[in-house]
Amino acid sequence: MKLVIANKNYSSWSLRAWLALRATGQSFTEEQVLLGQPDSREQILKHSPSGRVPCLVDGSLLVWDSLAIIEYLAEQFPALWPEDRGERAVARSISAEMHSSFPALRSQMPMNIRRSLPGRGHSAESEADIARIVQIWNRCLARRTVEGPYLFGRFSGADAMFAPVCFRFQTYGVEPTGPAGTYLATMLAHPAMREWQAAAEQETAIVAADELPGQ
Ligand SMILES: N[C@@H](CCC(=O)N[C@@H](CS)C(=O)NCC(=O)O)C(=O)O
Repeated sequence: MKLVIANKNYSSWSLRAWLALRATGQSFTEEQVLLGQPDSREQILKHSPSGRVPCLVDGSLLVWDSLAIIEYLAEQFPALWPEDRGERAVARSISAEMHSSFPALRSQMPMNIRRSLPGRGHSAESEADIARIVQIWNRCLARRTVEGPYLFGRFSGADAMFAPVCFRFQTYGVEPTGPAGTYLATMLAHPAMREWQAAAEQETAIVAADELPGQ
């Protein structure tokens, strides 16, 4: 399999698919298309019919959209979702909520791993998004039926979906307390997250649209 991704520093959607693929243990290759270049769209369209990445290439099959990629991988690697049907339903619900919500957090705290901007991006709207995310985390952590430090015990597709939020919290100085804070620290210490962060820190390309004004 090949995963087409964008800049590791900025591409929150790419991170989700990459982490899920890593969690399967499957070997894969990566191809990176840099965002914000004059030919970015043309380059992405060579791989992905939506003009967006991530896009998974599995032989002649293309799967685009981060959540679709996680679902596709989970067909071969069911451990990507919780084993229990009820838990799976919750995991899918919070993943879909993450996928389709939190516009203030996305726009006011864009993923920008190599920067440290504590205090920036905080508004009533982004704080409301943060409060809902922390509530999701705390509720999942409190009802775990499987041992482990992740939202459903073992690392799952839901953790991959929330991974970019963890980097956003790190950059913008969002520090939840209690179980959510412990979960955040666990995610940031995950070996694959650290590997992605180290690669992001090596990148030099700047995507102006993802940099907050006045920096
Ligand atoms: N819903 C899609 C969104 C993907 C997306 O927006 N990707 C961005 C990179 S993070 C992209 O390809 N942008 C290219 C562009 O806007 O031209 C997913 O989950 O994969």
